[in-house]
Amino acid sequence: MTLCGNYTGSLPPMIRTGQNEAIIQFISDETRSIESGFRLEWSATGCGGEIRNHPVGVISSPNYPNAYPLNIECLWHIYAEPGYRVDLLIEDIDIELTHECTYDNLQVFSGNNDRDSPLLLKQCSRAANIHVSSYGNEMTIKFTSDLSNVQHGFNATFRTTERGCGGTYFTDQGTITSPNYGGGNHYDPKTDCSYRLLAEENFEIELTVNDYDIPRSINCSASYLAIYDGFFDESDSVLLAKFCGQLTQPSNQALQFRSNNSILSVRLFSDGLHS
Ligand SMILES: [Ca+2]
Repeated sequence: MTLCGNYTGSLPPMIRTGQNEAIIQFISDETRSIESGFRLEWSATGCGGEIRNHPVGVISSPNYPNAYPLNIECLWHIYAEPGYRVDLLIEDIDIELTHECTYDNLQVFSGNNDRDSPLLLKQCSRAANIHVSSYGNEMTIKFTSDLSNVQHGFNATFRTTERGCGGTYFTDQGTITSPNYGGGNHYDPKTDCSYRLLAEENFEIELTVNDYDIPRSINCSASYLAIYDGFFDESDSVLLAKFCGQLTQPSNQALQFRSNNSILSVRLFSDGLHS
């Protein structure tokens, strides 16, 4: 929108941006002007957000318990400490009921995005006390409404709970294993354990893989042990190796890794769909 002249009485209509950024440009030429300039007000409205290291919290649809707006998309990302999972209790939900929840819906994913993270729940209609838990330490919650028909929305409480695998290690040396490693026990078919190994600044970390025995899948997509230079969930991390199947000795694979900086991370993932 471009404005000039003056508005006495009626103001120009409110402008709403489609995203979280607005740019305002004010231009005047060399001619001396007597006009007073401009004044504008803005406010940010929205929903969703990034929630890190909160042991407990509440999320709800905009305006809850009143009707949610038309045509919105809210994305919440909840990050717990490695070794923790996120439990979500949807205490109350009332969303436009449609076949397969096509128009309005609440979706919950186990992971940090709504594209390739496993879908835990897709819900519309009325319900109470639905409980879902992430496999790993991350959960994504997406709430969508279309251009017509709204209800009251939802209200949910999340809590992070220790899961007994993964963790952050800040010691000179150590050993990590999958849950129940050794003794013929198996790790849980749905597993997402992340291990972060930290060293003092200016130190590097050396890691040797001694053993792995993980169901084989194409590109190790269903289950894997992965080694990253850096924290695996940060954009500048580099995947160093991804293992599935069984380690055979002598191996032609590289089994020794070294961090570029002072951080290495390891992830054991299993989608629970393959055994
Ligand atoms: Ca709707």
